[in-house]
Amino acid sequence: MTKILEMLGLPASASNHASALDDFTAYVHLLMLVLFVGWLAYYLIALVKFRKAANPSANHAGVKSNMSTYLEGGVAVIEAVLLIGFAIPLWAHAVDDLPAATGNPKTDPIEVQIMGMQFKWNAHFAGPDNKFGKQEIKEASQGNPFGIVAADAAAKDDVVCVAGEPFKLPVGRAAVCRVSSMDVIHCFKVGAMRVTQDAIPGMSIPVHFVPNKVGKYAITCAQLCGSGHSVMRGEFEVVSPEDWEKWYADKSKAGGGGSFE
Ligand SMILES: [Cu+2]
Repeated sequence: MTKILEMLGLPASASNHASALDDFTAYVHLLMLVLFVGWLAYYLIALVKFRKAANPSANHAGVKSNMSTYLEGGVAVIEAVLLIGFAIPLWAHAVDDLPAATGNPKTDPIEVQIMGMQFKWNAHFAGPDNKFGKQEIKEASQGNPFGIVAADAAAKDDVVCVAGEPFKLPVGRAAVCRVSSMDVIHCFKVGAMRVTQDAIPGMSIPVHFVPNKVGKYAITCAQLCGSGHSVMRGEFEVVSPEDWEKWYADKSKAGGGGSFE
């Protein structure tokens, strides 16, 4: 099923939940195909059956049975049960179901703050100490979009990729991206990971995925945000856990959050 969708132009998929979403997309399209063929057949049958030559005088009595009313009522009840009983509770569970930390720094989900700005994406990791440095709104600027207080001890090792600098994530490990914006509303979209989340000033909204293929992936902005919207592209690379540990340590030592002084 997923293969057919890829042939039809869906982007390559590279996260654990991607195939479930793709299957859902495929089933919706199949259902639409069945409806399209069914209604087209009904239309053709009606054209032939009720043609003028076979029905020289109109029947003014119309339908006597109440069957179609009952059928429509039944469909409405089934749809309401599906929506209220299944779709809404399942979705509420899916969005709240953030991967939990177990205390193992090698396998715990990686928290990344993602900050959209006209017209770039920025990323902020806690660094090897697993503690985000102090952040204050008065410190925030184009160069320090996360408002990191450089003097704070916990900030010294923070890993920060600003001005569109690509960041890295380890393959097979959950990433929790907390998405925000420092100016207008943007939208953090990574097609290959099948995640899309609006970036709203003053809010930090989590979106999570488990990347399962090594490679480079584009971040795009899916919300018209100004004259540079079309060039608001970011990038991250999914690498092996060993390569990621090395990158994380090197990047942390190379300045980290302490470099905003
Ligand atoms: Cu944008």
